[in-house]
Amino acid sequence: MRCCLRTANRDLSKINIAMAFNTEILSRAANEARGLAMDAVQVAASGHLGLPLGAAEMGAVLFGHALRFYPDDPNWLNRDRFVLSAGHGSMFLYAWFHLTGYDVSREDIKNFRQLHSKTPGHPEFGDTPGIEATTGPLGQGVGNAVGMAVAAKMAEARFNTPEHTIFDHKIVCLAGDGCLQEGIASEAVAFAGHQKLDNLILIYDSNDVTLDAMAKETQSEDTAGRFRAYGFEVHTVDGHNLEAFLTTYLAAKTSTTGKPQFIISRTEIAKGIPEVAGTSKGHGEAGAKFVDTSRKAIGLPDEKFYVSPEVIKHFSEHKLKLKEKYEAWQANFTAWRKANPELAELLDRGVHHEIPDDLLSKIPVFSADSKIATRKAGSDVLQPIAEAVPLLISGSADLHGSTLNYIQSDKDFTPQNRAGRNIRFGIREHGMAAILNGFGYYGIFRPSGATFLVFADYCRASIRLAALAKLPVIYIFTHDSVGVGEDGPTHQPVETISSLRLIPNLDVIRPGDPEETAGAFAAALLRTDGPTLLALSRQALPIQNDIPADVRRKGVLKGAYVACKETGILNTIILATGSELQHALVAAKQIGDGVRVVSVPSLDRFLHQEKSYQDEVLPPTCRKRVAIEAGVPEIWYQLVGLDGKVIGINRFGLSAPGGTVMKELRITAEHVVEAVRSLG
Ligand SMILES: Cc1ncc(C[n+]2csc(CCOP(=O)(O)OP(=O)(O)O)c2C)c(N)n1
Repeated sequence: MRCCLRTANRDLSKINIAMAFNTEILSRAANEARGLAMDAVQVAASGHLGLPLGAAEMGAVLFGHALRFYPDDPNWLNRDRFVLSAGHGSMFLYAWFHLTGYDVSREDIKNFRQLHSKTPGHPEFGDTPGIEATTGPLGQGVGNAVGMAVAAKMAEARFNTPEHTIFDHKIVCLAGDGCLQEGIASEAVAFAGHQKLDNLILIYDSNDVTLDAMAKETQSEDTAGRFRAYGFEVHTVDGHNLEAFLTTYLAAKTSTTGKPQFIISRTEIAKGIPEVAGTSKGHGEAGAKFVDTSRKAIGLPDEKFYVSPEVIKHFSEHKLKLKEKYEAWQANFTAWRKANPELAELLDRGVHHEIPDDLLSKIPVFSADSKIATRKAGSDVLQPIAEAVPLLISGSADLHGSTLNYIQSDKDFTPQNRAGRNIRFGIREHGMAAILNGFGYYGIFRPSGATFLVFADYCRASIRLAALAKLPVIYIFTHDSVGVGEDGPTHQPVETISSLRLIPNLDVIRPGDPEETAGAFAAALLRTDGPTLLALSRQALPIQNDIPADVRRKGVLKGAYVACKETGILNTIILATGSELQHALVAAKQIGDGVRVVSVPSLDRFLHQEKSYQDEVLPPTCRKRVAIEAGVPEIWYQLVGLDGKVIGINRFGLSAPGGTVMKELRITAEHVVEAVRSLG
């Protein structure tokens, strides 16, 4: 019976669709979008034709009819988010953005893949209006879309009121075989199904082809069954049939099952270039040499980058309809703001990433006897910060009990409690990192997520993208060295922290005591142009009461600071980070009055300071320098120079109590003293 009802509803919606839906013009638009992709790839002599051609009818339905957006305000809060996870098909987006009236001109399309163009090889967030996520590494966009769906659910719960609905949009993601083969997608969709994210519509461009070969060479799964098992509602449709695709899309959009939606859209890759269509040759640019005849066959004139007056007219009329919806929403939004000034202020703060300037002062100073791990200090710091920043979100990959980043004043995010600020990601580090990026793209909320530092490798692809896309994501990664102890070398990061420091625009902060931890959290929150990774210790560290708390906190913001100034004429500098700060301070006392200790919680921050500050902290005249970190040593040579020495660990760790491992690997004050003396 339910089945019959649904069929009936679909038929009804078909009738409504037919009234407003002009298949003739959209079909023409699909071919003109194909033409734009063909011409752009031909001129660039590179790029991917397969997806823009194969998905052209879907593009026409979505951008010419079904999606909610307004090109003159690409950041409209209640727009549907469209994520092209299969980022290699970027010309799909550029073509539709051009046709729908985003600020992507014919010239921009002609400049496809050229230096500083608005139309880079893969979609890049911030470079092109309308791009919702930087995609290309396959599967990441699926994770981002899931993150956006979580953020949208939170936004609905936090900002909608019984009188006013401000947020009710969808997250629509287009993914190919490659995206769904990647493990990241499995992690993310399993989470989406479990969380019943029914605002997510995942469209699978099912064309039986990947890059090297037909997809059957590498996959034979029952994809529909797989997604049903994850808890999705599954639809299958001919992706070239405009009406059928719209009907299916609307069924997914209006579904009341409470499940995320999965549309298997059967398409022919590179449709329109018969020489390569339906084959793996259609995936990339191989079809470009057949473009001239193909263009004619689909009714395009000789003029390149052609858009007909009829299609232009359709899209300008469509834009007026979109404008009506946009303006109706704006009126409602204005009324909501008036009725809810406090909520409006909170939303504004979220949108603009505003953090209280006095954040540091909201964190109580630690008591003088706080000999605690920096992960525990992090937990203590997180609570007042979470109060001061109500849009801060904190999740963990099933390790809240160890990473200690649970916001105690709040509860879990669940299908029953969409406002919960703690997210249980399950043991899905890669999925977590991509979902955090989805939050970052969505804006409004400040996402943070946690796991053990050694598992950063599981998150790395997404961390790299957060850095590239300048997302203010925070990673709270604990158990930051061989000090982890008994769990042994599998769990003891050695190369991890330095390898993360190599990612451009990722700020890695490794605080050395509770007050530095307070500074580290504040630094992470105050940063809005990229991600921050907090590396926190499992083991307890002494609190450095000899250094004023304010100096420790503010020192972190600059990356490095003088933790202990020489009392005589400066002749030696000892640099240390994180849990090794204690050893540097002990060693300095033993060596004599010409020794300065510099704490370096963040190398990246320090290297971005003015040269005058760098020289003040590390006077160039003093070349007798020793650095210590319980990790690979190479990165420190840029601060100690050729005359200096670095104490580090150039091997994997050991299974034994943490203190024993540290001693065995000579991460000790004695070794620092010895190294300084060896420099003469
Ligand atoms: C993580 C990752 N691995 C490999 C690639 C290289 N690559 C780009 S597209 C592609 C094939 C994707 O196949 P599919 O998703 O079916 O796309 P279609 O052929 O339909 O365009 C590959 C292997 C990539 N971009 N990302």
